[in-house]
Amino acid sequence: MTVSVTNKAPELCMPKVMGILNVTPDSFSDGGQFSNINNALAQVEKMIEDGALIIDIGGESTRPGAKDVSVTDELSRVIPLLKAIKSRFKVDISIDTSKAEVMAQAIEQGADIINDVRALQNKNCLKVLAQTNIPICLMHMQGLPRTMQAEPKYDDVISDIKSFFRQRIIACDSAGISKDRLILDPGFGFGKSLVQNFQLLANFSQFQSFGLPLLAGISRKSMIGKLLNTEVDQRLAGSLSAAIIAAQQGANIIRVHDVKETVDALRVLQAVNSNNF
Ligand code: 9MG
Repeated sequence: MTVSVTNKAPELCMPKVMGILNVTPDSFSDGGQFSNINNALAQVEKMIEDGALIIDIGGESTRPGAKDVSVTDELSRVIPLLKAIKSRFKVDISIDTSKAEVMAQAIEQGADIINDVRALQNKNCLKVLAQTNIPICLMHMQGLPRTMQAEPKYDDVISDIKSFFRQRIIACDSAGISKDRLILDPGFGFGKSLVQNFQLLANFSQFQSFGLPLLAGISRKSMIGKLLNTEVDQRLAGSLSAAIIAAQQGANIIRVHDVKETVDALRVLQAVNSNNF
């Protein structure tokens, strides 16, 4: 799996669409319907047909207020599904986890990316990843899912997140993880108020200064729901608009629930930006 930052102007590269597959009983937007393996495989097939190039599998809910999940439970949700997908489909698989044991087993079973909302700050994560060679998404989160939306505070949300990324890049480098394996994600909705989330979206291009691929995950999030006063199943238009705004500012990967609609929207953007109709 490669996600490169090319010499092309960002608007000429079509971002990769990462389809979300939550295999948790309490996911905020798909309500646990993919915790059954056959449903999950059917959803993967559909997302691939719709144009997803990466599938992000998550066995721990990271929604605000979510409870911790044991290693055993997370492994039992993620690993059999990962094996089943790998034996049937040719698609890159990202594993959304913050646990070193899950990372290690997932990589052994062929995971192509580790997506860590805790940016490898948990015990042994740096060590496990240093022994491998796959890309890692480092996401910014203030606080922890249980409490993160209580009262998020920043001096300046953009500079504070940039400074967090600088620290994590140094921590990775010291542990033996080279910078060219890293993907950065400011973590929309993770310890950010509505205003802070929209400041991040408006200034997303600033994170290009690291010269690393960028991931944006805004799909169906409460920043869309609060702005538009819509329930989770009525957030498609808002999610597509946000995806396009992030793509225009250099996002290389867009993490979404609605793959087909996002791919279509990105194709329109790309046609206009590259003058290729
Ligand atoms: C797991 N997960 C939920 N939201 C996410 C986001 O915005 N980015 C990344 N990398 N992972 C996320």
